[in-house]
Amino acid sequence: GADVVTFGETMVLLEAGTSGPLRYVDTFTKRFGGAESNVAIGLAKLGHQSLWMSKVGQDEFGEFLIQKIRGEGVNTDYVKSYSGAPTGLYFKEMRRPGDQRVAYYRSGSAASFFNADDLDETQIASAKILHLTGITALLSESCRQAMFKAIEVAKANGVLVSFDPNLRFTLMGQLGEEGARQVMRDIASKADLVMPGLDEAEWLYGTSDEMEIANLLFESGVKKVVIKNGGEYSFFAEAGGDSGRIPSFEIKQIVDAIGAGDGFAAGVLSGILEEKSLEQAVHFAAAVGALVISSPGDVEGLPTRMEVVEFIEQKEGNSG
Ligand code: KDG
Repeated sequence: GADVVTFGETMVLLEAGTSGPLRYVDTFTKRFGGAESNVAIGLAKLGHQSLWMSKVGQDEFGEFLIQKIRGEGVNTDYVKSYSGAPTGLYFKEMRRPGDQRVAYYRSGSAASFFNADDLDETQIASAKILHLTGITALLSESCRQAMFKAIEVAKANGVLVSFDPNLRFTLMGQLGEEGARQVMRDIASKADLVMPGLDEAEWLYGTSDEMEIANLLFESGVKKVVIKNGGEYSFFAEAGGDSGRIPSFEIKQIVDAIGAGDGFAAGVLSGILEEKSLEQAVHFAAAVGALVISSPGDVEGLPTRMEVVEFIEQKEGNSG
């Protein structure tokens, strides 16, 4: 089986070639991104076996996504191509320096038709980790059902369930904020590892006290909690074990911060696969996240293990 199995929507990204409102932009760079496949690519680059499931449209963009993601070393054998709906798109606009915005063209996309029958249960059952994000929970009822089914299969087979809420307020239309909060809390409570941003954790649990949030999750059976606070630090806590804060690496120039959380998640999962302590895993993950921020695109900055080691050495003057 794979080290990590994940599933979710990946879209073609059209990134504005010039800054300013999109209506004035004439050229776009074609890229791609999707939280779960970003994590899968991050893991593949770090030397792990990752498998990503999804539904893409039976169209050129669907072929493009499979080619790209497979080309990065991710197992795409279980991706389905669907003739009933197109592959989703998103645009990146650079309003002005530092003000990056995303516009989705994904409602009714092929991936939103993903359902529990599209899961390869054997692959989930034989993996070490199942990684999920909250984006999938907001796509459709069938995607939500697939998530709960996948968690059930993972739990029954001793597969560690990892969850990054990755809140997308623009996708909450179907459920509403309160409904979305309930679903996210429900999924988080069933996971073994939960990795929200501090702002996300606050939205979910009504407090910004990291230890309080961790304890709430521990009560429902979660074993590891990592809370990201952007450029400042990451908090980590293990049920009945260590907790603390790991400072973020300083970055001279933020080129494109989108995708950093996925790189970070890949780093944490990599550390767990290598049986590092959670503290060490988070330190490694912070370096991966920092490297993603330093280059354009959501996945292009995902580093190899060698690049992470070199980056940490350069920042800390030792092998970290
Ligand atoms: O985490 C980065 C992702 O958000 C991006 O790659 C696209 O999956 C995506 C989304 O739904 O925004």
